[in-house]
Amino acid sequence: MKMLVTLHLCLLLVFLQARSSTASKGRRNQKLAEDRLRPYIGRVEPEELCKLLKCYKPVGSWCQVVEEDGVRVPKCVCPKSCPRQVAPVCSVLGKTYGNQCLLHKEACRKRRRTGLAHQGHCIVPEAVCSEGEYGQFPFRLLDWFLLLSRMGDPGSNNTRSIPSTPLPQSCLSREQRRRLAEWRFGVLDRNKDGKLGRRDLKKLRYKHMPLEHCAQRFFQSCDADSNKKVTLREWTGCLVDRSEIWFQQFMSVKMGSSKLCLQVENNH
Ligand SMILES: [Ca+2]
Ligand SMILES: [Ca+2]
Repeated sequence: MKMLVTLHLCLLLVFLQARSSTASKGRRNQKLAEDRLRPYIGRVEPEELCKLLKCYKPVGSWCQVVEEDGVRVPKCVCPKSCPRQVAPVCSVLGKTYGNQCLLHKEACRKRRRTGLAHQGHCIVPEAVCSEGEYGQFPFRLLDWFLLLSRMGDPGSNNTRSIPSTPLPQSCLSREQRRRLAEWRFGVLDRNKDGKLGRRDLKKLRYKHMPLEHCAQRFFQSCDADSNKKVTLREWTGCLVDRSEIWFQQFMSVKMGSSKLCLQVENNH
């Protein structure tokens, strides 16, 4: 028991020493950085010197001009409060802050060294729909509709003819797939004018939809006559035919067979 306590104490000592050596290294670096600028204080604008001062300590701090003994000097400080000024910046961790002061305020609070990546909001790269994803999009969309119908989504009793057993989409008949597409068309066409406009399709797009970033390109391609409305005929043609074509190609390449419903055939 005594040995165990001694061991714990030793470990604690090693841990504290490691921490204090990191902390003192930070302080040392900070002092070196400040010493390097000292000869220029009073000769160069402190705001300019601030641009050159790297902040190690306190962790998360930024350089501000402060008065020390009547002299304006550059100093690394943690902001206690920040102006309301809106001048967004993006941190190296990809988070947008209202202004740079807020970035350092949080960095200090979390004791995390977080630098400025650039002025302005962080730019989130838009997902690009690859050709491969675009090809499989109709199939994935029908798969999703099938799942919604099995979950008893509103109006899904129109799809009663579709087996509720968890058979994959590829085992449905063409007619069943067509009905599935038709049912979803009815749900989306809220004003019942027999066409899906931009507003109807907007309802379809949300984060749970598979390959959501391919949606816009796909729906545009469904509008065969480019009148900005997708009719039922355009919809089913686009969805059912293309998902079948993709699946047959996919199966023949990946599985060495172009048969759609391998599972059922295997069961017989
Ligand atoms: Ca409509
Ligand atoms: Ca159209």
